[in-house]
Amino acid sequence: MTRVLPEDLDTRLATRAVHAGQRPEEDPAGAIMTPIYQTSTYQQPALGEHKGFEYARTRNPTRDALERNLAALEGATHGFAFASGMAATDAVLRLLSSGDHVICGDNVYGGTHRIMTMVLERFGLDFSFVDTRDIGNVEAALTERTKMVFVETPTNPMMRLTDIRAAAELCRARDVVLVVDNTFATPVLQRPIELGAEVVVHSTTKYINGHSDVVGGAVLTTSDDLAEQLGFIQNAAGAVPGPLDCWLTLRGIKTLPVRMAQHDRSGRVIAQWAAEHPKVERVYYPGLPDHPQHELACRQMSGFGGMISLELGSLERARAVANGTRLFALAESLGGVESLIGHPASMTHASVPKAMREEMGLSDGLIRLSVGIEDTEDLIADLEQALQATGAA
Ligand code: P1T
Repeated sequence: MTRVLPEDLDTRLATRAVHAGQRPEEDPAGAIMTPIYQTSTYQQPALGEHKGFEYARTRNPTRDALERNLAALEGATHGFAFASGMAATDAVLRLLSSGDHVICGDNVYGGTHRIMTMVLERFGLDFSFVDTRDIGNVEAALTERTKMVFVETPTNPMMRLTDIRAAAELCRARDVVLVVDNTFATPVLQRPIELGAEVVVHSTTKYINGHSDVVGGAVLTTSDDLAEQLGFIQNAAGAVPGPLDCWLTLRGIKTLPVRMAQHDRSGRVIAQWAAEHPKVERVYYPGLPDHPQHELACRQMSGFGGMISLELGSLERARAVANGTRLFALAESLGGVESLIGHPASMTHASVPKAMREEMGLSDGLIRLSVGIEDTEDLIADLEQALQATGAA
């Protein structure tokens, strides 16, 4: 008896998170959970014949399941898993050729800025970094060599937004590929492909896996043409994840909608609490009514998530809070079930030139919170005691 494939059903996101891409009927034992195909190669029945699997850099059944699942979550038709979020971004940028021009948001993860300016510029790619909160800036930066627009929304760590629908319209009219890094929002809170983007990238290290035990990345697209090229690049360059990491990520995804609901619930409460706190100078969170793009956030996101940045006014105060929390662990990364605190200027965005950091408000007094799924009141108590340790307001 063959069970109806979940992807043949008209399902909603939480159902897809649990089932999409996973096919027990294709496993010899009917295993409900996708097996970890811990193999580098596959026996071929005869010379020139195979079952679709020749070598595990090219394809692996556990990775296939993850790629199908992620594509289903983003509303894409093709998915590609990578060994890290940076490997995913690198693969997308390898779609380009020497002489091509890319417009990138001026606030992106430091590593994204770094691979563009310190690696790929040497290969003849040309990058312009613009404030994509205003689509007019993207339009003004377009040249006849522009082939790609790359944005994060919300951005890491300033929580700035790009109007994805407006960016997609502009790109479509010029035959430019719009890439959205959807790491912060996840498909649970934001659907770039439905808003017109052709390509979505993720650091699956973050919310998608959600348990801070895997480094991974993904590229999702609706374009058959780009998918063919991405599949070629994935195999040719070989930055693929191992089967165990694919399996862990698949397991993590099953609870993604449940986790995001809690990150969002706590994120809203903690952002509001921080906004009223005398020792916090400024809160960056798109869910707050005074966020300059709150109206856009309500339009293009179905929730605001668990990422919050706080301006504390000085490096000394930022240090005191980062060193003073007991539940929030001082660490790089974000999106796990456990709460983390980070100092972008010296950690995730240290590779961004200081002048560029300061221009966007990424000061030495800024700390970034990744609100986990612990009890909200416990998290507030932890932040409160750390803020008290910074001395008088
Ligand atoms: O770390 P990696 O899986 O390679 O993903 C890179 C990346 C891509 N895009 C965004 C929006 C990211 O935040 C990251 C990684 N970010 C961190 C490690 C961090 O602490 O911000």
